[in-house]
Amino acid sequence: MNEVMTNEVKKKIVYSGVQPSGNLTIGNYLGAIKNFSAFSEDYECYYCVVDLHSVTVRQVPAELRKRTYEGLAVYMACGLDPQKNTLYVQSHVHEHAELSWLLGCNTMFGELSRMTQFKDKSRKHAENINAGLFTYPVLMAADILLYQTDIVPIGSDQKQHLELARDIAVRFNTTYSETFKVPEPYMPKSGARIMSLAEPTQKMSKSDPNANAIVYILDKKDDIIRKFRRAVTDSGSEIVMGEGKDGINNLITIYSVLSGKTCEEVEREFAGKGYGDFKTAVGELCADVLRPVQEEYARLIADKKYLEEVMKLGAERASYAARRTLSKVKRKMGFTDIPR
Ligand code: ATP
Ligand code: LTN
Repeated sequence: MNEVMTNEVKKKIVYSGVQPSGNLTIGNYLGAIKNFSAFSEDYECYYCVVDLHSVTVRQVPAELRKRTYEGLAVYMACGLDPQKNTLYVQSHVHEHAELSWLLGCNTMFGELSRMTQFKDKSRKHAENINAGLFTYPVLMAADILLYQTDIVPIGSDQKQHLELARDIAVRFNTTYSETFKVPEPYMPKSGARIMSLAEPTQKMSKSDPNANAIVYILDKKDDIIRKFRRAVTDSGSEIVMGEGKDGINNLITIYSVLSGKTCEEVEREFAGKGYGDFKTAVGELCADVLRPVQEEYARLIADKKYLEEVMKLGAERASYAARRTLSKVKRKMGFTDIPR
C-alpha cells in the first residue's frame, strides 16, 4: 500500500547519541541534548546511550554500568518522553556492531586517519591507541545509517564524523545500489561548541580531568556558581564579545543559550557591569535552568525498575528498525541466508 492509500505520512527520522563516558556536562546539554526534545512531535526520534563507543577509552566496568542507567535518566529528565522517542542502549542492539564491520570494509584507512577526534584522543591516551579508537567513526556511521536517518543533532565537534557517515552512505549506495538515506547534521546556531571554563580555547569535555573546567548537568548550585566565578577570562572588563576574548565569548554564549536572548541583548543587559557580576549571573541562571532537570533526574534514577522497562522497550523498537536495514545491506553485499 502506498502512502496516500494508508493516509499515513512517514515521519522523518532523527538520530543522536551520547557516550556514558563520564558525567554529562552543560556542553552535552546545550550542544546536543537540549535540542533533542524539539524534534519529538514531528519526527521519529532515536536517542541512544552509546556504550560501545565509550569503551574506546578504558572504563571501570561498574561505573560504565551505572552511567548507562544515568544516561537514560538524563535523557528523560531533559524532557524526552520514552513513549514518543526511542530511548535505548547501543549494546542492546547487536546490529550496530555487525553493520559497523560491513561498513568498515567500505571505509578507507586514509579517511579515518584524517579524523581530528582520533588525533586528539591518541594524544590524550597515548598508552591506549586501540583499533576501536581508530574505527570509532565507522560505528557512529553504522548507528546513524541503520535507522535511515534524515537528521542528526550534534555539537560541532562531531561534524567531521557526520561528513564521513555521509561519504560512506553515498559510496555504499553507488557500489551496491540505493540502500541508505544520506543524513544531514543539525547544529544549534549558538552553543554548538561550549568551551572549557579553565582553558577557553579547548572544548568542554566530560572526560577532562580538571573538574573546574566543566560544569556538570548534575552539579549543585553552589558548585555551579563557584565554577563560573573562577572561569578564566582575559584582563578586560567590558561584557562584549571580541577576538581573542575566548573566556568572555564563551560565558556570553552560555548566558545567551540559557536565557534565549541573543548575544547582543546579553551585552546590552550587562553594559556597565564587570566580569565578576556577570560570572555570578551566568552561574545563577545556569543553576536555575538545571534545577528542574536535576529534580526530575533524582526521581528517575531512584526507580531502576522503570529505567529497565524503558531500556527494554527502546531495545525492542530499535532492533525492529535496525534488523530491516541490516538484512537489506547483507543481501546487497552478497551474503547468504541460513537455508530454511
Ligand atoms: P568525551 O569527553 O568522552 O569525548 P564529550 O563530552 O565530548 O565526551 P560525547 O558523548 O562525545 O561528549 O558527545 C555527546 C554530544 O554532545 C555530541 O553531539 C557532541 O557534539 C556534544 N558535545 C560534547 N561536548 C560539547 C561541547 N563542549 N559543546 C557543544 N556540544 C558538545
Ligand atoms: N560520536 C558522538 C557520539 C555518537 C553519536 C552517534 C552522535 C555516537 N553515535 C550517532 C550522533 C549520532 C560523540 O558525541 N562523540
